[in-house]
Amino acid sequence: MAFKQQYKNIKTKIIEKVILITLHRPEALNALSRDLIDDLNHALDNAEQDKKISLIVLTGSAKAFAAGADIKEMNSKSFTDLINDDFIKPWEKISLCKKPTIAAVDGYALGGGCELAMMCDLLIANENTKFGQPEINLGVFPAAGGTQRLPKAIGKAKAMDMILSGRMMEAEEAEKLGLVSRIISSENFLEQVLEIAKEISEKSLPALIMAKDAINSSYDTSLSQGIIYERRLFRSAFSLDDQKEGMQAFIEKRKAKFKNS
Ligand code: DAK
Repeated sequence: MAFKQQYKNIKTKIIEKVILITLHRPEALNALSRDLIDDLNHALDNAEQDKKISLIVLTGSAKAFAAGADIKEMNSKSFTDLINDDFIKPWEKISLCKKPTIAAVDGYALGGGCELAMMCDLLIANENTKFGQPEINLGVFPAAGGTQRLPKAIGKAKAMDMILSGRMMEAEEAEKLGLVSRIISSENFLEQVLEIAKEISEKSLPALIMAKDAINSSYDTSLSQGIIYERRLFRSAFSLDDQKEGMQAFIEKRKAKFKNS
């Protein structure tokens, strides 16, 4: 399997150890159509398998990261359609990636767009970013993890407010509440995100994967179980050449050269 030369609904670019995936359906503000998700998942599968890639950055345009599920594709579906074909299931692939993921969110991140961003490990926004779960205005409610991930990120009171009123939330408020990892200026936004991505991608990939795994396990386990899991993973890190290299480099006052092994 290899990346396609050209996708219809996304663009891909490999920059050293980072793959930049840009959602590209400008006519629909990157609404998450089935075809777009197929393209995205094809690229994600390749990124996961490609040993030269350590980190995935997902972005959209200055106007919209993504305006949600494609309402025009979804509006005529019936209950039976949804029971027979869970069209949202494939959206979850990015949340299952082993490699670190960064959502670089500019403009609107609404509905499924906000949910997709929340599935990433880091969520970086700028002062123009607007988050929202406006599904209530369509007579439905968030169902790609929004009712679960949003309260975990920002607390019940604020999640209820956003989901029941459908209001948008500015990046500044989202950052204060813990939805956003960092806000950086919209000037050269993507370049700045790629700098952060490069810095992370140069660390030991197995250590990144284990760290991410440990953090994610905290969602589903008790504190004591999570601490046991963390400790087991930590012990495993001592089987890596990268652990020896990282600690030796510190002692020798030089930058570590990780081999991802
Ligand atoms: N779907 C389809 N087309 C969309 C779209 C969307 N979500 N958002 C925008 N567009 C299209 C517009 O229809 C318009 O197309 P034309 O009319 O030019 O053909 C074009 O993009 C430009 O949009 P606007 O003209 O509206 O642009 P404005 O700047 O005036 O407004 C906006 C920007 C983002 C405020 C507005 O477009 C907007 O409110 N968009 C909809 C946002 C929204 O309601 N998002 C939630 C979608 S529902 C499920 C799980 C999850 C979900 C579904 C199922 N299951 C488990 C089964 C998720 C649901 C959602 O995400």
